Amino acid sequence: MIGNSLVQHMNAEVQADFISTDLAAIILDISSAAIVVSGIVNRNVFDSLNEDKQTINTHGERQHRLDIQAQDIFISYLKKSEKCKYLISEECDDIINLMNGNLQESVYSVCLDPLDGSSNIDVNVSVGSIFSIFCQQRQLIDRWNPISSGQEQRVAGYFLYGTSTMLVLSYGHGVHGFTLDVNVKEFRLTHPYISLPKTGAIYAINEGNTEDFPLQIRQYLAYCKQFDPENNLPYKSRYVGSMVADMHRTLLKGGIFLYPSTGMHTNGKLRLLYECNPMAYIIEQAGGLAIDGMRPILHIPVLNTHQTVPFIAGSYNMVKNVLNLYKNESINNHLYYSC
Ligand code: AFP
Repeated sequence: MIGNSLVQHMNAEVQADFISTDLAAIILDISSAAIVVSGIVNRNVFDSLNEDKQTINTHGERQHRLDIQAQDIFISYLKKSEKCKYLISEECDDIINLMNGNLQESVYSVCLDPLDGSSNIDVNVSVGSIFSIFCQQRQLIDRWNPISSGQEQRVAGYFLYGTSTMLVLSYGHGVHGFTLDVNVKEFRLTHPYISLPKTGAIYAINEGNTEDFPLQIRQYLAYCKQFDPENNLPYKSRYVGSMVADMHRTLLKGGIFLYPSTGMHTNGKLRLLYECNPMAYIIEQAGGLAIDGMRPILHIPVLNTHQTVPFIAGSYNMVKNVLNLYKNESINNHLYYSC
């Protein structure tokens, strides 16, 4: 059954005291922006016929034209309502002040990856946007260290621009999925209280890097490929190369997603602020685990906005298997992992 619109849902959650009015308003602003972004992603094939120049972002990575367009759209929606103080975007070196010089103070700031997986756009593969909202009581003087860890996140979510556009959202009361009804340009609740299966049968990793993976990851991959039908082994291998798409499948079907350290990315490739922390928050809210090997992702101190970490997340039992390898324990010890 199709549920409430996102607006109705947020109003009800504010009434129930599950979320503040301001946070709900910021979520609605971000969602309105994402509806516009979804439109430009869908139009990309037409627009790229005219121009397909790529630039380089502050991390030295190739930037798609839509990376910047998407960021600008999110900025303009967040600026309009003046509910949010700062935007820290993967595509921008500087922290963006959203208050338009208005003296009225807000305590909330947003971390954003405006278009994740953008190298997939031109081959018509799903991409997404990832965000989190946190409370910033003090002045944001230290631009390299906006929060101390992912535990400070109040809200985390992502948009998946796939066969349909979806918002998956958590504000500490479970994880909820909304699907965009394109006819009325409105998100509707389609996946209330998403619960990540405790175990799954799919692993997702860029296996081309196998030779460079840490020993524990190579051991785990050997385990995934064993023939043991009673335990659903061998697992299926699936890898899109867009984190949002890979994590969305993992969340709904169960499984494990891994981006460990490699020879090229010695501390992992995925960004702690914009990718790993929001996804870890959602995964934990849905009953799964997210670690960098030994530590919960949400406990990792944020040292700077560029920071990357190894990222292993998904079904509780599967991630626990990897943790056991790091702790040198029996792979199938599933005693509750307490941080
Ligand atoms: P792009 O935004 O450059 O496409 O990178 C996407 C991404 O950050 C993440 O969405 C993927 O999970 C990961 O990189 C894929 O990286 P590999 O191509 O090295 O597997």
